[in-house]
Amino acid sequence: MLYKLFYAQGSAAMGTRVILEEIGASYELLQTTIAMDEPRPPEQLALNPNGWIPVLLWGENAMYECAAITVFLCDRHPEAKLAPAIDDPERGVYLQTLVYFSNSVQNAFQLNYYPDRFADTPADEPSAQRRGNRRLRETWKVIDDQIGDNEWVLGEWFSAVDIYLFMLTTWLRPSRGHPSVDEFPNVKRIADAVLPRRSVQLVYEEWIAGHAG
Ligand SMILES: N[C@@H](CCC(=O)N[C@@H](CS)C(=O)NCC(=O)O)C(=O)O
Repeated sequence: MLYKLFYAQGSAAMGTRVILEEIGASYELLQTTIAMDEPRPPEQLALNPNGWIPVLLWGENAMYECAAITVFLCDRHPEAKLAPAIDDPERGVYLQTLVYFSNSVQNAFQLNYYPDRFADTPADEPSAQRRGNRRLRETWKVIDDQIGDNEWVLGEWFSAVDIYLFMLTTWLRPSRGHPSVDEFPNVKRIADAVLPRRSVQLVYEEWIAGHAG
């Protein structure tokens, strides 16, 4: 077994799993939870005291942070052609977009999904959630404009950034006040193009069934 992955449905670990599938790596899923009222396995907390996932293990090593894991896996398996090489002109936009996804778009989701981490008192939480929703609209618009007419985020080349984009769109819930993906036609075009991939069909089977029709 090459890799192990702390994993839960609906989490950022799903994007990592899609990348492992695309690479064709052998891996084992270590089931955990993202429910706020359930404990995390001590083995997970020992590797990531934040309690969140993904956490990737290989050999005697482990790491967390989804964007960092993405870079790590794609560099380790260049034959999968999921990332521009270190001297490729697209490398800059690749890294820029992964980090923007991680620290701006994901952060906006966190404001809405975990407002207690951003608000001083429970009474302040709805305000944090509303700001998170506005921030989602702002950050997705930046990405939509960046993509423009591109076929994929990096132009003509499908990459791990497109997988990351797809994962983030699955978290959009207009019922929570989030913008709909339909507000960002360039993002939607790429998410729709990622959906039929075998890796995505496998990992997102449950989510796809819930969104049928
Ligand atoms: N910055 C981290 C954030 C990961 C994150 O927020 N994971 C969520 C699931 S999508 C999680 O584990 N939530 C449970 C928790 O935060 O306790 C990353 O990109 O890996």
